[in-house]
Amino acid sequence: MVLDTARALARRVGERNVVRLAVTGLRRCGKTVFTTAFIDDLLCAGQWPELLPFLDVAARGDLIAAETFAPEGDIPAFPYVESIGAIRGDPAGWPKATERLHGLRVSIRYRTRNRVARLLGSATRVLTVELVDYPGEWLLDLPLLAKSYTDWSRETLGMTRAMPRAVRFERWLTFLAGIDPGAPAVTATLDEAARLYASALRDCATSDTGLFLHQPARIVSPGTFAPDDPLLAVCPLPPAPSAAPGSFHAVMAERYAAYCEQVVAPFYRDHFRRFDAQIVLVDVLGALRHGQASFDDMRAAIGAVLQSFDYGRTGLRAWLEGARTERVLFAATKADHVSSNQHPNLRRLLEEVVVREGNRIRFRGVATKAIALSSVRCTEDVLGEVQGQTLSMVRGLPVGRTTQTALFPGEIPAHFPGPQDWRDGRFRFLDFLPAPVTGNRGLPHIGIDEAMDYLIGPRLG
Ligand SMILES: Nc1nc2c(ncn2[C@@H]2O[C@H](COP(=O)(O)OP(=O)(O)O)[C@@H](O)[C@H]2O)c(=O)[nH]1
Ligand SMILES: [Mg+2]
Repeated sequence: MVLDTARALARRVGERNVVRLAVTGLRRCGKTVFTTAFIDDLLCAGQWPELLPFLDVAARGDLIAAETFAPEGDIPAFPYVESIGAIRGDPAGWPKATERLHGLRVSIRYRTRNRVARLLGSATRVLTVELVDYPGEWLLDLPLLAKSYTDWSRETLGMTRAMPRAVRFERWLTFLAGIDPGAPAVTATLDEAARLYASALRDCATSDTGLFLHQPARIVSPGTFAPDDPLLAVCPLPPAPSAAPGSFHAVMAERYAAYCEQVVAPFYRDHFRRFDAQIVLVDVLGALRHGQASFDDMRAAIGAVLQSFDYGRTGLRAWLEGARTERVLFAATKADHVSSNQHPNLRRLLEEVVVREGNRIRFRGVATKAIALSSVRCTEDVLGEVQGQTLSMVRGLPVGRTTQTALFPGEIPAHFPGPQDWRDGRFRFLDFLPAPVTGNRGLPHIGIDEAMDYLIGPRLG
């Protein structure tokens, strides 16, 4: 035990210059673009520190250079070159949607302000940031680890019976009505129920409903599993008053347990148990655009995901295992969809979206902050006339168009939108393509330096 502790201590001290950064968020919230821009900006900032004025180490002229390295272990490397190639391409575009888990390390050499280190002749240090990118859907599986099959079934059935899901799950719900969950299971019937459920779930995920809460997540985004892998043939069933072993309910509950054990637990154990800092990206604007059902679903999904992280475990053992998170940053992404004068409201709205989660995290002694972020800024602010009024607008190249367009995307409320806001259809955000870049001085952004300074700045002293 003593020896183990000493070894762990040595390992931990040796690791002090590594930051494990969890980039978290629901699908399409901007994780891959953030990861790409984060790396690219650091690679550029040694030469062009003015790219990151709010990253203290760059602003004080102490960031020397950065370099990327393959991830540790057998994780495939994040396709950084391809991703940045798409953004910087001609025509410029976005990286492909993420289908698998990738990792990358970026090491930063910087001049330390630590006097002792300087006296000892080691004026420069290296900090390594470990990043992991994965399909955002997978996070939605984490709550299953703490939920019984019966509870999950009840909640999920409730959701599928309500609009806007009810129409998509209609065939599955009708099929379920013909099954007695307490009767002896018939494999073909169970499989058919799972198949109908999977097809409705995929339909929800790929349609333009703006819904997020799709469980089990690997049905939507299987990663290295084949889409018809028997491990993924899971669906909710109504409760059975007497669910004897071998009944429909009991057999499906076994499948659920196997899914949790063999699919969800390894993902959690290998990638989310231990990190030092976390950024939670939230596409607040996207959810506003899709309407109230999407906004509510996003809040529920974020709440579910953040419940599953193990923040601020204290004590020697936790420290040795590296289980303590130091800080969590919430970021409202794609802030370039609205003009800068809307960013304070965007941040306030985000704070309201994550109010419970933020409170829980801070109670555990972990610091939190919220910002408006655009990893890659695609628009510029312009003034324009709308019905005789001068308004702040954004100008950029909307996806699917060939010319730059200026538009007034609507004002961001500082509070949850009321019924009137949803009726008006007042949020008119468009997706933009990255502006063509000339030269090699890094990509325009909003607030990525502030994000970096919060997440890794304290380790760059
Ligand atoms: N305008 C703008 N769009 C962004 C930004 N970041 C992401 N996006 C958009 O959001 C989409 C999804 O981003 P991605 O990083 O792939 O999301 P992920 O699923 O969380 O990895 C991209 O294809 C872009 O259309 C940004 O900083 N500005
Ligand atoms: Mg992605």
